Amino acid sequence: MTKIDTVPARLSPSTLTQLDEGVVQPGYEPSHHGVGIVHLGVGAFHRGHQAVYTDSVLALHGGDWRIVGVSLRSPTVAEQLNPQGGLYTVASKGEDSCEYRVIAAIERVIAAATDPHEAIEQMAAPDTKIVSLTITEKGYYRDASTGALATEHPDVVADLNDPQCPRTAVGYIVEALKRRRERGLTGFTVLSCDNLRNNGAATRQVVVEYSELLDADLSRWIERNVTFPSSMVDRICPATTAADREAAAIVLGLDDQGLVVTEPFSQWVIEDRFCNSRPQWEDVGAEMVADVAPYETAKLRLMNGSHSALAYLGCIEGYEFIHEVMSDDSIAAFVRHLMEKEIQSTLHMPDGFDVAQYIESILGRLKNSSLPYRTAQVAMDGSQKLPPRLIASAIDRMDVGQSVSDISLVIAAWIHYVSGEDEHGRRRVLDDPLAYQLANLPSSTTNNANDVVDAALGLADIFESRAASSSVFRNNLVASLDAIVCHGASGAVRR
Ligand code: CS2
Repeated sequence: MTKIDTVPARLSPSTLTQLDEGVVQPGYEPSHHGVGIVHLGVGAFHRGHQAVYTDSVLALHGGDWRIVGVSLRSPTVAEQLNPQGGLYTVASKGEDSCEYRVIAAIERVIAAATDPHEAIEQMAAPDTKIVSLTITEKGYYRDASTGALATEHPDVVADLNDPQCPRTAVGYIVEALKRRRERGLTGFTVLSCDNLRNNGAATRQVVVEYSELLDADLSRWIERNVTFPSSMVDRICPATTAADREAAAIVLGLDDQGLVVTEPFSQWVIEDRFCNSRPQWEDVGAEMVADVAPYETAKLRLMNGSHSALAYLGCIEGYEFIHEVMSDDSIAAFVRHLMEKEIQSTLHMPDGFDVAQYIESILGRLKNSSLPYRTAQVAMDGSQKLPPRLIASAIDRMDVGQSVSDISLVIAAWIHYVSGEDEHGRRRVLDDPLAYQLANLPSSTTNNANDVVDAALGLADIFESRAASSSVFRNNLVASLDAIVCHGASGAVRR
């Protein structure tokens, strides 16, 4: 790849015409369309997924469906997109293909930490029909075992004490809905696009519980005037790197600080329960269904469960990227076995859904070497990810007396990842909301596996009682942890 010597101009409405002609341009004039959606959490996933579908709807049908993004914590995305008039490029990279497309669906990004009032007012604006979310699992502040709002969490406590200046997504949603109610406006649809089980119902529960603590009448109004459809989202969108931006600048001829790299595959299955109008996403590839649950469960358990398996086995084995772990034949064969022999039997798919083909497609996607995804990125927040991705499958299988040896091996890999020593003889610094509890686990490198597993199973936020109290599960974990500590991840899966 040749380096560029001069700094290219920044992508923006005024430089669009300078784009290389191979780059797909927006099929509409952005300024002719108003805003109908506010999205909380404008990270790479939203920009590579929902915003792309919305961009296609704007090109096909028009309408006032542009998006105002809200970053709840960092101003980085606002700094990347606002000077570009909201424009950014999505680079879809397959093993042998690469398409660059400029997306114009995002009108602007509000950095809520510096301007909470602007974010709330945009959500309370009469034209806002949908507030959608990609705030990651921990952004919901739920007690993982009960699903209830974590009312003792300092961020939730702070929001309850100062609701007009919130920190949490739930705090923003409820304050905006309160203002809409006071102004005689309708509610909006709250659309979760995160990898949670029953993400609509989960969001509804925390919003209703939070509003109940502030104002019971408001809570009843929300129950009557707001809908919370579930949705299953799927597209691999790793964090963009400086090297990605440099490579894109050569193709684009422009500097794009908002670039998103992703894969050609994309899927969105949405429960059709909107309290206002909505974009016709089904005309551009999304599937509107009455019940998302089977799709969501299959995606969380097969796709995300395998992703997490590759992340923990890969980190222990010293692999930096997911596709490198997939090139380890023993681990790749193990992941196929995990899906086909253990997870698949826990699913209840609609007639005509081809699970075997779905598994092949996931394995192909995970091998994609054009889209390096760091194992450490997938490994973060394991305390939030393991319950829906892997522990739920283990519980379903144990309930009917089936074996859980593959799933246990992955969970043992996670235990070793969070409690064992890395190649430098140090415990890892964990990126996880439960990092403090995890740091207190006995080291799996120097302690008996029985003691380490018992301490891990005592983490009630992660292991619900049906898993924590199962001797079958415990014995499998102990044997797997022993195997991993003695033989490494690759050695353990071969055994
Ligand atoms: C990944 C997901 O980082 C992770 O935990 O498993 O972000 C995954 O890439 C997406 O859910 C794919 O749709």
